[in-house]
Amino acid sequence: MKIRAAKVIVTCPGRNLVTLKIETDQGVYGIGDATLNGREKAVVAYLEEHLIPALIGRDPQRIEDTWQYLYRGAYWRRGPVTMTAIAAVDMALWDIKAKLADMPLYQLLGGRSRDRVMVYGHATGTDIDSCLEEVEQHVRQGYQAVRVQCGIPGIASTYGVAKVPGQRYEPADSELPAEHVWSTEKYLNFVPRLFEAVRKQFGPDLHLLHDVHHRLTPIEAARLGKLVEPYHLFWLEDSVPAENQQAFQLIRQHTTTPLAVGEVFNSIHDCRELIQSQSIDYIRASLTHAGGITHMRRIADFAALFHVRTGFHGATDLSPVCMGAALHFDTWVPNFGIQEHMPHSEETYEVFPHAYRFDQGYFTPGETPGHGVDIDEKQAARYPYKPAYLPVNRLEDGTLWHW
Ligand code: CS2
Ligand code: MG
Repeated sequence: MKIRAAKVIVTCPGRNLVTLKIETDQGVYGIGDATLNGREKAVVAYLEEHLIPALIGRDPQRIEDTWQYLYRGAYWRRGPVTMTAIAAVDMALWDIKAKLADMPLYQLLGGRSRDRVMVYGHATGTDIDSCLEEVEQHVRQGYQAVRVQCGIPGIASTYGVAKVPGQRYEPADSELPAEHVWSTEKYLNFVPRLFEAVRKQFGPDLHLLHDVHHRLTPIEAARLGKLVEPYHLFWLEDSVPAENQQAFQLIRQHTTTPLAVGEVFNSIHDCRELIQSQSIDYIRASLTHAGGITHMRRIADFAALFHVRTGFHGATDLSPVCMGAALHFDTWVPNFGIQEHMPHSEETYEVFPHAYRFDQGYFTPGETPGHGVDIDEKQAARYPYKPAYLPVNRLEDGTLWHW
């Protein structure tokens, strides 16, 4: 069997999504997610100009060899563009192999470690009351876990909160980077009050999560971790930019609030020290940005040695293809923690028919051979690409900060 053809499909049913489709000479095909928010076209070019020509004629069944061929063969290893492109190829090849084996992907990975996959939903609001309403809506839908993000008094716009209440939150929504203003002090004075209100109304059992979105220094993160300890969060996410992995040890020294990090990671090298030093509790790297299923298995297996569990990134800038493959991985992986779930638009679901199903706070991946997600190219063609940038952040004195 040989790879006969491969192509990149770019569509924008509400937001830009990039998909790689690999076709074999026996008519079986596989698809992989290649979406890198705000830098989509860089991955498209990497695939079309560099990887696809090197894939034609290869044996699609040799997934590991192809992974090494693209990683070591790049010479210029790692990084978001390279690893997202490799991930798309990897996801598509695992899809093909599972289809050829006529089994759902989780079976190929080693079978079920659980019957269903717990996910967390996003409750957001411009103030505490509207946040509590959204938490209530999630609880009514059966969610066991809810991430809570709220507008901060005195700050015009903040991460995770839609500009217009009730509107879908999409950070990459402007033709040039929007400039937001950030104040750490206003944020740190407010967040403990938010979680006090949520715990008071919903009691001790609901899992609560919060995304700091990389905006604090280690000692500020330590302070926040302590301040929210009474509300026993499931996790505090991306409290500090993680290029300096050692910085997390300082946070660890001061708080027992569980720490999650990794959605911007692209390889095991970005988190080896964090995991080995027991500085985190959940690894958030995603299949799409961390080299696909082949590499994510290595990260998960390594993490298991240090009691670190998976908490896959699952925002809407990861396509339903990633969600489908992730749910199979979540069904198999022994050290599973939780899966992020941010619903895509109805148009997106028309473009990507899928077998995964939501029920009372949990997902099942479906029993369809492969990863269970397909692409309708006619539907995809209805939504052409639209340039869109993620915002940047400035402190109140104008200093460029972390978004
Ligand atoms: C976020 C993401 O879901 C999350 O945890 O951190 O929404 C993130 O902002 C986007 O993926 C950036 O493209
Ligand atoms: Mg995040």
